[in-house]
Amino acid sequence: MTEVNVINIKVPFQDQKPGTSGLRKSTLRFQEEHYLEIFIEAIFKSLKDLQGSTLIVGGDGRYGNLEAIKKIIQICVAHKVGKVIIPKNGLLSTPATSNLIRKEEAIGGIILSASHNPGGINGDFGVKLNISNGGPAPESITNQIFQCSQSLKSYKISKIKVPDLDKFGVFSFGLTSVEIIDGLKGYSDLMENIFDLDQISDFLKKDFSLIFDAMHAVTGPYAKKIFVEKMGLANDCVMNGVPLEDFGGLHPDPNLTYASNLADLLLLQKSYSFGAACDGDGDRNMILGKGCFVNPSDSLAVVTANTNCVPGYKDGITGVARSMPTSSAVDCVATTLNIPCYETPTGWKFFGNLLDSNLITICGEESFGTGSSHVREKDGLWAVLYWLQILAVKNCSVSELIQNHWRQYGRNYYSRHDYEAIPSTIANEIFNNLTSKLPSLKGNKFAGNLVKVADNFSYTDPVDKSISKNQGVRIILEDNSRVILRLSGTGTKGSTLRLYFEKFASSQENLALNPQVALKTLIDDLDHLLNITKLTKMENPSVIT
Ligand code: VG1
Ligand code: CO
Repeated sequence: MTEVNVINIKVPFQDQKPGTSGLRKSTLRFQEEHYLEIFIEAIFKSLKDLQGSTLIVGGDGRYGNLEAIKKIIQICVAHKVGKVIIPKNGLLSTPATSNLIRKEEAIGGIILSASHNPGGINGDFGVKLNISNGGPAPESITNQIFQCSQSLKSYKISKIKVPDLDKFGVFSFGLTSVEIIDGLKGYSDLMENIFDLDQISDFLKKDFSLIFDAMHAVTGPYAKKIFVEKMGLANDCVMNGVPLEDFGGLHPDPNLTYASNLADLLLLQKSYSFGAACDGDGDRNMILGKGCFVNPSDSLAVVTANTNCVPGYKDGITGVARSMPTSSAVDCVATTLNIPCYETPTGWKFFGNLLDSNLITICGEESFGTGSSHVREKDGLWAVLYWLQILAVKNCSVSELIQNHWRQYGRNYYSRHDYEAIPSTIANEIFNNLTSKLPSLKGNKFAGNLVKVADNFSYTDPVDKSISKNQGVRIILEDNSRVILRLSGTGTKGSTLRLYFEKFASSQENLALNPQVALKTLIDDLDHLLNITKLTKMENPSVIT
């Protein structure tokens, strides 16, 4: 055993309030002396029984990833963590981290990622803590970490020479062993257990072309392992497949704005039968067919309605959950299947207890997040394989599948409008204005309909009974149309305002409208009510989904 020298470093106060999903700040902020170290120390103080335990550490490969991992290893050694598991080159997607935590019975995992935010020296960096169930730490723990980071006077570190992370191996430092492992294997094995990859591969090789956009982020190597190595597809089915520190200047957020190259290939040029993209850390997914964009809320409904096509879910599912702003399309499926459907606040951490208690099997969010009980995170490649498996079984196109779905369940027209990085004063003004109008809205007309509910969403966890208040303002009309307004908890510049619109059309109505047209009255009337266009000085939102 090598002797290690532990030093205590005194630290200044830092602003480290975590948002929707961990601590997210500019890369430059994270480069400041002690900034990362303080947050890691605060995390470690919140973990009981850390000494001797196993911890997973990895990231999405953005600028600062390797350096941060090395520092965390040094702090682990000082804290006598038993085993630190690191993927080769430090690359581990968020769902793969979740899987490894569970498989290794680790105390938790630290994911270095700002997810869908841009990377590079001028981009963002972030730290997420996942707990022993594999899922994001709940609010009770993140609040505790924040409190601790506010009062920390020093942190412990051992300045050992950390090995390069580009080769497999096991190293010992004092009471800590550091294992550098294959970050792809556990995850790709899991996918092989859930899906019939041969069936998908046969289907794709017949005459159904696939293009997957890894956006120069973490999913590139996973996609190549699964699509090329295991399924035998051509190498060029993965685009932007090499992880880069700045994501090649891309914004690794799989939506129609930031993955527009892929969207053009499918929607304009119609060059492929199926297209998909994942975000920086591999937990989000966008699904496209030839000439057809799949809204993530519809995707969740389709996934839930077709569990019988996927080997891993053949025995049925116990229930489903969606975040509050996600459309009610999945609720319609749950009613038909006669299973419960839970409505949670935004953020994957709220699904953890429901999954652990087996109350649900599948869950999702409107923000391109879909997942199941196979891990405790949303899972981008899982969702892509899930869609491909349904298409292979049904032998149909994406647009046929979605249209048949609407014909059976009706269509929940849905759209999210994001006003990104606007001045916080403006965002707060709009938000507070709506809040003050809530009492007068109820019982009156909005968009030609009576307002049934006008409130700020509050959630009581069915398992631990914890209460989360102020999770988004909602206006629900008598015909169940909804308008929701939230301020993002993942942006790092100014404030991001998110507006969500939903209107149901039964299977007898016109199901082929453009959602912006179907939702026009709701969109216009909200703008009249709150003057969003004028106050933001933006003719259009930054992103429309
Ligand atoms: C956004 C999404 C939310 C998601 C969160 C983390 O949060 O709306 O649904 O859970 O990002 O996703 P917000 O507060 O900006 O609306 V990820 O891919 O960053 O882990
Ligand atoms: Co993400």
